[in-house]
Amino acid sequence: MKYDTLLIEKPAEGVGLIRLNRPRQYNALNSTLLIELGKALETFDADDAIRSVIITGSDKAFAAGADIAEMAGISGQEMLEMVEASTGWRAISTFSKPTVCAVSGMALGGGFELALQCDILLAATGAKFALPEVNLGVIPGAGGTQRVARIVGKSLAMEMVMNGRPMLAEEALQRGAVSRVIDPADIEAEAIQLAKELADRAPHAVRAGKACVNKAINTTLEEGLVFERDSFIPLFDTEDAKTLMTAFLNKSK
Ligand code: CO8
Repeated sequence: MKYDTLLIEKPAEGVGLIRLNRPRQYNALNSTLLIELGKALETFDADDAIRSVIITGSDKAFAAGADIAEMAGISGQEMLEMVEASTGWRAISTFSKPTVCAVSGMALGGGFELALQCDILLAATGAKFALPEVNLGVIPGAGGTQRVARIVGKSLAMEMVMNGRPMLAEEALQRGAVSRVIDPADIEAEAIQLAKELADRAPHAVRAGKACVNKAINTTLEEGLVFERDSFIPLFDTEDAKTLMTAFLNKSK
């Protein structure tokens, strides 16, 4: 399928890559891009040959947020309709396979909110994360206030949401918002290597692990532990578990 705002690649066996591609607007997320993102994710979810996905942008920008030209002057009702039509937000939040987000340059507003919905976030040195919506008289509306507060803690989240305070890659690493800071020249290769490792692992275990960690962020310890046990038990009935445990005991691969 041909997309106007995305480039789709398969950089390694089992790995799909979605590159946001509106270079003249710093990859601002317009409705077309958000619908195409939904289609691309649905296509990868349905494709058994794809077992992990990378989402990335360009060297200069992951994404500069929602497209302000589309948002300017619209009513709350029109925004609601736009959000509901923007299937990419739903697709990323329900995507079952592991996602790696590689951010170089800016991840602003909705761009940061999209990155926060990926499973593993990698930042290039110099990458800048911010929620500058307050400068436009609004707030982050794609999960930014909730996810950023859970990750960086209340005080910094307040500064970011109420005052547009940016967070650079090193600080994002210290705060646990990203798991690695990488030289810009190497980030894509490292993202591909990580995605390939994930693609090569036992898929049921990877998906169950993803669902459990997401649950941990969104529920009580008590409920999370029940969810974990319910996810753990069925894995013993998979071929992967039988094969991998036997291989371990036989000292074979
Ligand atoms: N939307 C539309 N166009 C944009 C955006 C954007 N977010 N960002 C940049 N552009 C366009 C500019 O209008 C400009 O276009 P043109 O060349 O036609 O004039 C072009 O990109 C280059 O931009 P600049 O000339 O401003 O380039 P600079 O290098 O000086 O600055 C910045 C780059 C820092 C990225 C600057 O453009 C900027 O601050 N952009 C806005 C960032 C922002 O405020 N983002 C938040 C948007 S609001 C949001 O994301 C809410 C999400 C809610 C989602 C809800 C859904 C559920």
